[in-house]
Formats: sequence, structure tokens, C-alpha cells
Amino acid sequence: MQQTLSIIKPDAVKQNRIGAIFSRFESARFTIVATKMLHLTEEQAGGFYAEHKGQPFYENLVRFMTSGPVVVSVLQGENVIKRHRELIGATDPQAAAAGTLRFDFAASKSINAVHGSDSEQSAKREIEYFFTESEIFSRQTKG
Ligand code: RTP
Ligand code: MG
Repeated sequence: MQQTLSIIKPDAVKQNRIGAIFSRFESARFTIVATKMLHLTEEQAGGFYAEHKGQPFYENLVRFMTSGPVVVSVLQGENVIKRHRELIGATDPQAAAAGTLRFDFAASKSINAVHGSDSEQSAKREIEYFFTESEIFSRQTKG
């Protein structure tokens, strides 16, 4: 069964959206197999988004991601990487489809509520970035 890394970003945590977002994951039949709350250091946030180093938005992104606690989770399910990205919606909430998490919860293209891994390779890297094997409770999901 496929796994992906999800982050509820500081803006959504501050707005008390953790439960609402978890509920949407469960409604989509994703299984939460690992989760924790963290306040990222600059080093952790910068390393996580290293692919964007040098982009004009990178410093703002690191500042935003360290502005308060986040909730990092491993979600499991069939085709969950793509389905989680679809549930999150476009980076810019103005472009996000109705019913997506960013349409409902994001403030702007920068302050946008949720992160999701975008490929199998990034999912593996990002899961290992935050979780040890013993912290992940993989299990069969009922249909
Ligand atoms: P994420 O990685 O967080 O799931 O978001 P994404 O794939 O939809 O977007 P990506 O291009 O990977 O950008 C990562 C995060 O950087 C911030 N950003 N701001 N103001 C801007 O132009 C801009 N562009 C990107 C957002 O927080 C975005 O989610
Ligand atoms: Mg991305």
C-alpha cells in the first residue's frame, strides 16, 4: 500500500483546523499511520524544502514554516500520493478547485495550509525526514 507525507502547516494549526483536515483524510479513506506535532527549526524547514533553495519565495517559505507548530503525518492508501495532492488542491487557493483543502483553508499561494509529497521518490525522502520505521504503524486498511 502506498504512503505519503502530509504536513498541516502553521497557519492551519493556528486556526484550529487539525481535526477538520484529519477528518477529510479519513473521509477520503486515507489511513493515518503516523503523526506528530513539531515546531520546525530553520534548518529542518530549509532542508525539507531544499529543492526550492534559490527561489525568490524560499526565505519567506522557511520563515512561514517555522512560525508555529506543524502536524506531520504519514498517510496510507491506494494511490495516496496523487489522491492526497488532489485533495489539497492547487498551490494558489485562487486556482484551487472548490472542495479542496486549499480552497477551504488556505489564505494565499504562500500561506497555504497543507503540504503533500509530489512523487514516490519525494514521499520516501520526506517520510524518512520526519519518521523512523518504528514510528510508522502501517496496517491493512479495510475496504
Ligand atoms: P507543497 O510542496 O508545500 O505541498 O506545495 P506545492 O507542491 O503545491 O508547491 P511548491 O511549488 O512545491 O512550493 C512549496 C511551497 O512554497 C510556497 N510558495 N510560495 N509565493 C509564491 O510564489 C510561492 N510559491 C511557492 C508555498 O507555501 C508552497 O506550498
Ligand atoms: Mg511541493
